[in-house]
Amino acid sequence: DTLAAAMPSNENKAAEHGRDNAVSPPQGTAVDSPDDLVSASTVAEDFASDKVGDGMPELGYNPTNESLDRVRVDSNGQALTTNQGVRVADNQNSLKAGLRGPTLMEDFILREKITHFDHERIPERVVHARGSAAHGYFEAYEALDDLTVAAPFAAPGKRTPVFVRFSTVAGERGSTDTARDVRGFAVKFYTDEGNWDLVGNNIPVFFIQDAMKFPDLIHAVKPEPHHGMPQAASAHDTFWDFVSLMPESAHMLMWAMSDRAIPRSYRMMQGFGVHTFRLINARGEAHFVKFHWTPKAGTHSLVWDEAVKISGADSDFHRRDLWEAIEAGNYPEWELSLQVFTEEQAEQWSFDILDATKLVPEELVPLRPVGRMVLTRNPDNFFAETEQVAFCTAHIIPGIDFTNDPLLAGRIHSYVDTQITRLGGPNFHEIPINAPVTQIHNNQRDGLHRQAIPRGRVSYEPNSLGGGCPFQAGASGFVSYPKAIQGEALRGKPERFAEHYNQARLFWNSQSEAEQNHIVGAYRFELTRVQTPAVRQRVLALLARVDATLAQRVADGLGMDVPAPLPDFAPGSHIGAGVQGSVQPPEVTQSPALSLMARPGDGALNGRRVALLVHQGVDGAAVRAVHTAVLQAGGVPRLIGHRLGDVQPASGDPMQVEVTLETAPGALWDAVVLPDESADRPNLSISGQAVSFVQDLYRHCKPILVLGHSSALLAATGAPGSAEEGGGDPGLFFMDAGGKGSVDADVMSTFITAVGQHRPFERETDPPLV
Ligand code: HDD
Repeated sequence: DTLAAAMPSNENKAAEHGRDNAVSPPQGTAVDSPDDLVSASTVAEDFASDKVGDGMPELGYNPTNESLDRVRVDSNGQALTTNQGVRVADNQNSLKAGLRGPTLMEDFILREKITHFDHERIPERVVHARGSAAHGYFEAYEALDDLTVAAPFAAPGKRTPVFVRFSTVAGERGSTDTARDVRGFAVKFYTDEGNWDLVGNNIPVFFIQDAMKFPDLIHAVKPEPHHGMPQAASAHDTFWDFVSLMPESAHMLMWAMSDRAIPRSYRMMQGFGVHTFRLINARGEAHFVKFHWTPKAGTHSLVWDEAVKISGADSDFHRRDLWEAIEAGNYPEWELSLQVFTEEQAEQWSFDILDATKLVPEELVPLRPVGRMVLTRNPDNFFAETEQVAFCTAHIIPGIDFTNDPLLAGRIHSYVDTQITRLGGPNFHEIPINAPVTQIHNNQRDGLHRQAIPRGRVSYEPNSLGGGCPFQAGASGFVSYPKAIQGEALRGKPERFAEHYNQARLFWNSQSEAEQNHIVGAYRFELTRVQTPAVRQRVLALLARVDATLAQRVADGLGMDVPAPLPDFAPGSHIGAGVQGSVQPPEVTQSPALSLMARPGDGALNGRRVALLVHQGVDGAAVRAVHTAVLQAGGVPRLIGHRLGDVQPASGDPMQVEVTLETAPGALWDAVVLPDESADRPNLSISGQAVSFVQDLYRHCKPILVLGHSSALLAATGAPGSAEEGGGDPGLFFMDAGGKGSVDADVMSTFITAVGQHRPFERETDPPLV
C-alpha cells in the first residue's frame, strides 16, 4: 500500500523495516561495522548540528554499540544449542522411559532449560521500576574550559555516547505509563574519562530535603501494605497523610499535581539534575551548577481524563511512543543547559541551594545552552539493556563534584547499594550496558559473576612485582574538590530549609489559566480518593498557606470549608519571628519559565498521531492529501475505520484501514480528520463508537479537521461549534474538499500548525460540556 510505504523509518535499522537499502546482518554473527549500516550521507545531512558543523564519530551511529557488539547474538540460520553449546536434536519432548513412562532425571536438556527459566526474573527496581530507554549521543556546542574539565565538554562538536532511561516512580514494572507521577530522566554518559550518570527527574525539585525521609516517602506512595492497592497512584490516604505532615513537600506537590506529571511523551518533557552540583576547571576552581534538559519538541502534556483512558487503551503509551519515534528515524532531542552560579551569589538568596525542594529561578540565573542530546537507537533487548542498566549518582568524573545537599548524600550511597541486590552482586559494572568504554584497571577482585580475567600475580597496591601497576593517576585522575568543612556533628537543618511555601506559590503564580485549572482538578481528584477526612483537611490547610484561591477552589470541589492555614515555622514568619534570624522575602514571585507553555518547542508534529476516519465512499483524494501533508510535517497519519481491510472511496483506488476504532480509541490520537458526511447519508455518525471517539478528542482539546463545511459526525457528538465553520473554536477546522480532490492549502496549514502547538485549551470547561 503506497500510504504505508511512505511512512518514515530508522536508517540504522533498514532491514527491520523491509526497506530496499537494507543491509541484512550476515547470518549467525553480530551486527557490526556501522559504516555498512548507516547511509551516512542522509543521516548526516539531517542531524549535523547547525551549531557545530560536522561531529566526530559517524553520524547516526552510537559508538557504544561497538562495545556491545561483542555480546550481541543473532541466531539467523543457526541450530538450537544448550548453554554449553551442544546442538539440541529435539526441543519438543522430554526424555522418558517408554512413551508413557516416567521422565528421566538424566534429561540434562530439560533440566537446564527449566532451571534457567525458573531464574529468569530479577528483582524490580525498588522505585522507578517501570521504564523505557534508548541509545544516543551528547554533543557539546563549545569547550567549557572556563568551567570544567569534564570530558563531554572538552571540545566543540565532541560526541559522547549516552544511554537514557525514562521511568515512572511509584508503579511496578508492568504498571501503566500514564499514571500521575514524577518521571525519571536518567542519563549515562560513556565518556572517555569513565562513566558519568546524571540521574534526574522531569521535575526540578523533590518532595523531601533529607535522604533520611526517602524510605518513608516511598512507603507512603507505594500500594498500601495491607491490601496492595492502589497500583501506580498517589491518590490514596497514606501518600497524602505523609505529605500533609511534611510541609517541605508543598512545592513538589504543586508540580506533581500539575500537567508535568502526565507528559504527552518522554520526548516532550524537561529533565533536571535537581541537586546543585559543582563544576571544577583545570585550575581547580569550582562553580555551582544546576543541569537542565530542554526537549526540542517542546514541553507538552496530556489531560487527566485522557491519561486515564490511555491507561486502558494502551498502558505502554510512552514506551511505544519513544520506540516508534526512534524506529521512524524521528530522533528525540534535548538541549542541555547549565545554570552556573557562585557561592557568593548563593549566600545572598532567600533559599538554600542545598535544599532539593527549591529551584533557582531563571530570573536569577539564566540558562546557558552547552550541548544537545539525540536518541538514535532503540535497545536490541529490553532485559539486557533497559532492565540491567544501573544508574548511580555516585558515578561522576573529573570536572564534576557533589555538594553537601543532604538528599544527594543519601543517594550517593543508595544507588550502588541497591544494584548489588537487584543485579546480584558487586560486578554489575561488568554487565555490557553498564561497562564504561574506558578499560577498567584496579585491584578489586572476584565476587559473583566476575567477567574480567585479570592477569598476573599482583592484586594489591603498592607493589613491586607488577611494576607498581596499576598506578595512581594523581592530578590526571579524580580529585575531590577541597571544600571547607566546619561545625559539630549534629542532626538538624540549616535555617533557610525551614521556609516551604514561597516557591510553591511562585509555581502557582507562574502557571497559565488552563494549567491552574488542571492543578485544582488534580488536587480534587486525589483528595476525593482519600478516605480520611482529617487528611483532606490537613492538605487544605497546607494549600491555604500556599494560596487562598487555590485552597478555596480545591475545598469547593470537596464540599469542605478551607481550614486555618498550617502554621509556618520559618524564622521570621508569624510564629517563628524573633526565634532565630529571619527569612528574607523571595527574590522572584513570578517566573514564566515554570509554565509548560514557555517551551512550545519547534512546532513540528514530532510524531504526533493524526487519525483519518474513513468509510466506504469517503472523499479519497482529500484523505490522501491530508495524509501527505501530515507526513511531511513529521506527524504519523493513520487510516481508521470500523474494520480492517479495504474501503472504496468515492473515486480512485481502494484505501486500506490500518487501525480500528475499537483497538485505538480517541484518547490515543493527537488530532482527528473527519470525513465529509451529510446528515441525509449518515455513516460514521450513527456509530456510537465513532461518536465517542470524536467526543474524546473534543473533550481533550485536540484539533479537529472537518472535510467539508459541516459534519454530521461532529454534530452527533453534541460539541458546541459543530455547526458550519466552527463558531470560533480555535481547534475546529473546516475544509472545503467536497469530492473535488483539491484541498485548501491555507486551512491545511493552519490545522497542521495547531497540531504542532498541541492543544487549544480555550475549549475546556469544568465539568466538560461533551
Ligand atoms: Fe532515586 C532510582 C531519580 C531521590 C534511591 N532515582 C532512581 C531513578 C531515577 C531517580 C531517575 C531510576 C534510574 C533508572 O532508570 O534505573 N531519585 C531520583 C531523583 C531524586 C531521587 C531525581 C531526588 C532528587 N532516590 C532518591 C533518594 C534515594 C533514592 C533520596 C535514597 C536515599 N533511586 C533510589 C534507588 C533507585 C533509584 C533506590 C531504585 C533503583 C535504582 O536506584 O537503580 O537507589
